Amino acid sequence: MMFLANLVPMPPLASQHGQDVDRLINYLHWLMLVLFIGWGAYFIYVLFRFRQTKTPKANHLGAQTNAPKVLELVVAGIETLLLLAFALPMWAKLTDPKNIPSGQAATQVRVTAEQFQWNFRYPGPDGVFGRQDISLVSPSNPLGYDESDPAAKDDITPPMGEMHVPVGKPVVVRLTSKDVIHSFKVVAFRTTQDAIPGVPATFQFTPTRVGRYMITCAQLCGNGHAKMAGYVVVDTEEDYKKWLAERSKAGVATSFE
Ligand SMILES: [Cu+2]
Repeated sequence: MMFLANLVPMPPLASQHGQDVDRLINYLHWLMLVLFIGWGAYFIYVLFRFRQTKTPKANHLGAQTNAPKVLELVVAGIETLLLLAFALPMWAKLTDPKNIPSGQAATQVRVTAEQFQWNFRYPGPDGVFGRQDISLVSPSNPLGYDESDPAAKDDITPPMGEMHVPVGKPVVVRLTSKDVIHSFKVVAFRTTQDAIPGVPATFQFTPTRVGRYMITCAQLCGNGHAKMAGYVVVDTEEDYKKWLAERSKAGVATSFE
């Protein structure tokens, strides 16, 4: 396993679950190597086995056994089993709201993608996000925040393009989009999640290393797509608190001024 990782090094890793992703990528590459060698060897065998001198006349009827059909059914059966017994239950468990840390157990962030920027919103000390309403959307309030909602009073909207999180604590991202489909991708965290207007998606990761990591948009979303970068800054607990305190002093509407 090490051999492949050394040959084609993975990008730096900065999240807890990322090891599993890397391990899966490694397994898949070994599997592909086995398939490549297997099919390559079979191809050479067939070239030799059905050479012209041995079989001068082609047999247009092909295989006369049931083996290929049976094999196809077995493969389809195994794939159905993998999907129903493993993939779907695993996905259901991962996305079950019961398994998403709530309140102070995680850093809660709302991320709203737009052409070609990333908006962030934190719930503030009360841990509750203020209301958002489509009827409040206006040029000065493009995301429809209801600032009269008591829960919104302490909400924090940092300047666009950069979000901060403390190291070692789960981060729960509630992701949506203001206009078209975007995708929140941070390679170092091994996370990719589509941002679909009207269909909020929740996902989580736990950053393991202090640093500044680029968010790239992973869905072609318009002519500014390539420049749609943002940053996740992973701070020490102390630096994060300092940043949050500065943000809440700066007020709520900083990002649209
Ligand atoms: Cu985008």
